[in-house]
Amino acid sequence: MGCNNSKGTTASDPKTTPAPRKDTKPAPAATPAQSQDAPQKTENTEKTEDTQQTKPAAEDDTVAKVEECEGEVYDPNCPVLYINKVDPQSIACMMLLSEAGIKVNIKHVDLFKDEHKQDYFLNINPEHCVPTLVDGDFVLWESRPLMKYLCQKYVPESSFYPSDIKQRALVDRLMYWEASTLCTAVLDYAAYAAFLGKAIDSEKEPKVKEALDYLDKHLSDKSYVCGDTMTLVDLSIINTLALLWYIDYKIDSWSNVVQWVKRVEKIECFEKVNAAVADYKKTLENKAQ
Ligand SMILES: N[C@@H](CCC(=O)N[C@@H](CS)C(=O)NCC(=O)O)C(=O)O
Repeated sequence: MGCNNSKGTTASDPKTTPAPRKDTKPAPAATPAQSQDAPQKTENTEKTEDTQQTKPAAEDDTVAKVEECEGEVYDPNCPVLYINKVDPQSIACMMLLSEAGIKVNIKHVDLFKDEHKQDYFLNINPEHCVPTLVDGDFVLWESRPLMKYLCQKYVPESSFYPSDIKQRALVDRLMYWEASTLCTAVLDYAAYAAFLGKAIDSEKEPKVKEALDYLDKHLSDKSYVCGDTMTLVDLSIINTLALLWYIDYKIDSWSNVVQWVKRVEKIECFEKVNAAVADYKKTLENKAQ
């Protein structure tokens, strides 16, 4: 799986990569790729556009952080994706990377250790959430537009985000439904229980059922959410539903959804979802002891 970020370039050794330039913008994580052709500034101060105040230049902390990349050797020509291994929407992005063959550098952000509140990460994403992508001087968060961006930029022919305008509109429609209706209902019902170990509020369940009713009916005549092939929406939905699995919520009575889950489960990287659920449950158990 090659990195299609900068055509014609090859990965250089991160150890020889020069430090990022001290940009005049408020700090979004210069990637080493950006730094290679950027002039080096020697001053140790910078002015922000917003405040016009002089503040100390950012440490070269970001480079240090991304050199700690998970998995394969850090490739300065590829974007960096900051994720958390048990965060459902980070996993949706990871599944897309595996399935569509997009190469990025993965950096795990430990939310339990408040790593997302550290200066280096706040400088990248002041909203301190994962997943967050840094592609050269472009920074993007919110998993759904992030996945669309990755597809359009790196795998424009991929059926994960189809190029046919009507198919694409269908993907968009269902993604908006997933983000607003399904995800809101599921988060409201399950997130406090799943992430904070709080009691489940059964008054919130009807909205989840309503959304599952709709999804079940929608899936009655198709293999995947947008038809015969898997798209980005399948990845977002399955990971939103994973939150229900965190709290052992049974979805057996929605048979079309169950069949669809079985189809999506077949993709190789699905194990990431199960591993994350298992990992997370273990973390909660350890905390409770
Ligand atoms: N709508 C966002 C949700 C992002 C989000 O809330 N991520 C959580 C992961 S559990 C996070 O980073 N929380 C830490 C925080 O916001 O401080 C997306 O789909 O990317």
